[in-house]
Amino acid sequence: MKSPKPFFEQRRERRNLLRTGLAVAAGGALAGCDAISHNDTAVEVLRSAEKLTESVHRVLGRRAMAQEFSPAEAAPVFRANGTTMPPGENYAKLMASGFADWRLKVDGLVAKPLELTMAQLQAMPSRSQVTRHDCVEGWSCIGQWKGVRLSYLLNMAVPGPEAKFVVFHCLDMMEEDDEDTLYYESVDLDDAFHEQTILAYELNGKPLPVRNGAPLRARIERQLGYKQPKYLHRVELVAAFDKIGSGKGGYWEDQGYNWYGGI
Ligand SMILES: Nc1nc2c(c(=O)[nH]1)N[C@H]1C(S)=C(S)[C@@H](COP(=O)(O)O)O[C@H]1N2
Ligand SMILES: [Mo]
Repeated sequence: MKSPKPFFEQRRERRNLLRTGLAVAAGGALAGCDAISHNDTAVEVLRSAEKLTESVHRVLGRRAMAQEFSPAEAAPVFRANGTTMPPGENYAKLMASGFADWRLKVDGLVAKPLELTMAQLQAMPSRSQVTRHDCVEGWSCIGQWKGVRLSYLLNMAVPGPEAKFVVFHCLDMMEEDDEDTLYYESVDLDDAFHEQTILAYELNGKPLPVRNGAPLRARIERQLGYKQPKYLHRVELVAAFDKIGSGKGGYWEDQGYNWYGGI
């Protein structure tokens, strides 16, 4: 039996693929999940379509909804990708306490910064949606997500007039023992206030599994997989993201992905 590749080795391979030109990691065969393609053509098309999509979305309106499916169409086991177990003691401790000590911060350019427990988030109005996740590595998967709309939290926190982007800060390091490589992502306020943009704490009717981002992950349904940050602990409102990470607005963007991952 082949043993799974160590986490950081997989990560390195994916970064190398990016440098040499994108190839497709083999799509897994799980019910409700499909390989988009087994050759790299479809993915190249997906990538070159990104620029076009941004202008099309601008013309057609960024408020258009992503397709929603019936719960029966959801994959019983939603595929996991990227980090599936955040390394390090910090996350291990949070997990050991069932995320009782975990908090979500909403801060930055807001009038009323928030610090919320999971119980507080779950007591807020929720939205449930069955949507398809598309990863640039060549697979898609349908899942039922439940969580609080990001707009609800932003309206509580009251973004200042200078706020232009929402930055999602995650708990997983992408390189061993290196706190400077924590996963992060960002979207503009159009996407942040979109009706289907939620911070999800449930997948297919159960608490969000660790491999899919426990305790909380964003669903930004009109964007590609890498724009769906998992293991959230902080949502920061900013005027620009050029001083965060390597300045391109997200971990994979810093490695060369397009900032706008619209589909
Ligand atoms: N924190 C964090 N978020 C992440 C990733 C990651 O490695 N770390 N990978 C991204 C990518 S490329 C994809 S396709 C999806 C995978 O989500 P899933 O594990 O629920 O399938 O999460 C995205 N969000
Ligand atoms: Mo992805």
